[in-house]
Amino acid sequence: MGEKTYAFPAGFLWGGATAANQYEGGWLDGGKGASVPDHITGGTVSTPRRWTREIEEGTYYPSHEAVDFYHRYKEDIALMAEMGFNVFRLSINWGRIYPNGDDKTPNEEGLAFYHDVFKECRKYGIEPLVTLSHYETPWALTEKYNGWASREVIDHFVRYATTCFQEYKDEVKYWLTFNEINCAMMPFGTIMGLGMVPESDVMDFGASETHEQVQKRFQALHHQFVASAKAVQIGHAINPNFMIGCMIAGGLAYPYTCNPKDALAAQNKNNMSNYFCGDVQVRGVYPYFAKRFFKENDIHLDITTDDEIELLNGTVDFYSFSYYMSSTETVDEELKAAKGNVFAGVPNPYLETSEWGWQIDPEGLRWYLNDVYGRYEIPLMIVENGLGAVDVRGEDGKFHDVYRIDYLRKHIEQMGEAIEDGVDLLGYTMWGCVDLVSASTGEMKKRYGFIYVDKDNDGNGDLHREKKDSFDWYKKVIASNGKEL
Ligand code: BGP
Repeated sequence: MGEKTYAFPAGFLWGGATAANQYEGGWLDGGKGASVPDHITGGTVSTPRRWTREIEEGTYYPSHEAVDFYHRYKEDIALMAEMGFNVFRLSINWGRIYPNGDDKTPNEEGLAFYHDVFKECRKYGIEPLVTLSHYETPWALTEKYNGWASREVIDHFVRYATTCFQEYKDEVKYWLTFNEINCAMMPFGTIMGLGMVPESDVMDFGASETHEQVQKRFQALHHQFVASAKAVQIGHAINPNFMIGCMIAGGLAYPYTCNPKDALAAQNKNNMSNYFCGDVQVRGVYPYFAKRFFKENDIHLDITTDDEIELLNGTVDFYSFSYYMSSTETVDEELKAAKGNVFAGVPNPYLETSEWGWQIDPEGLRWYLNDVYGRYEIPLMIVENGLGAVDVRGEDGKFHDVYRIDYLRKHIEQMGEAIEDGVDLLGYTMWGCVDLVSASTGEMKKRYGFIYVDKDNDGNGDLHREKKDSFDWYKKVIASNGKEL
């Protein structure tokens, strides 16, 4: 129990976050078409996930069943309501609405499914927070257009977004266009984020690419920016009360030493990972440093005058992000060569890591909140944060996930500090509130939830739900509006 108490604003949004491809299952139910993750196999830390053009019989694809929210949404939403959620982040699976991505008319059964889900949320006073695209580009768009590499996909997305806005305009107020859009800055964002065929068939986080592929990747990202900006404008025209946000994978890099060269390396990393996409979506223009980056990497984008106008007119209402860890940057080649984890850089001696090597840094969250708010001065929302861990049943048969409570408490305390600092923070949705499939490894054993789901890495288990200790803890946090941590 922390000694200090924090004053969260009245109406603060407390809840949890999920994504259709990791949560729903029912990959071909109700007229849904396959999405990109439906072609990505399971994996572990040591055996990376692979994408396959043809679904290989006998191969395990975690998204196909996931944890079956598609059939169990009532049970899950009731549990969320019991915890006191007033917000629930989920994504609409694009392929449920437009099975091939470029269909002329939407799939009624898919539309009806989300009406049912939103109705269930509203029954308990839970505000849905909807991501339109959380890695769920329809597979047919990958096959036909090489995903976002093609400008044509902008129109298909805009049609899909318009359908969702019109259909759910009285049920949903908070929207996000693209999940972690800045993942497209890295090679691993090629297949998951951009629905583009990568140069390797494995999900390789440190992959090297040809210059042509890098060029294509940044052009594809530009197409997503334009699609997002168009969607924002259409959404506001349909319902002026909509709050539409961007979603950035929040990265915070520290200089490994006080060598000014390390400090510059860290600044560059922060600029590229947070503010490249952030500036386009919040300010409506590419940042000043993009020019040098494009020049040095010989990247030439097709950006039309119309695109520029769309970007300027389609800026977001709030900045949302995920935050799991911080990293370090150094120019010391020897240290860099010895680094263990591709995400975290050289290990930070002041921080502990999760079982997956992610460096746990609650203070970094306060730093990040202040930094982003200082730059944009628009409301912020933390739409992912949490601890992926192996949960083992205790002797009494229950899950005593004290390590998760500890992680969350420390991060929520730093949110309280940032609010005292003056940051305008709208809400917090803990990632993977119900155990679900890991995006990076495809595993089930990397669990985040307040609610345990009976399923293992190979897909065995009866999928029943159980409360962990963190369930009652979070319930208390919400009931006290963050006072009782
Ligand atoms: C983010 C994604 C989520 C989620 C989370 C945790 O990058 O938006 O989809 O999965 O990270 O990552 P992982 O599942 O790899 O532990």
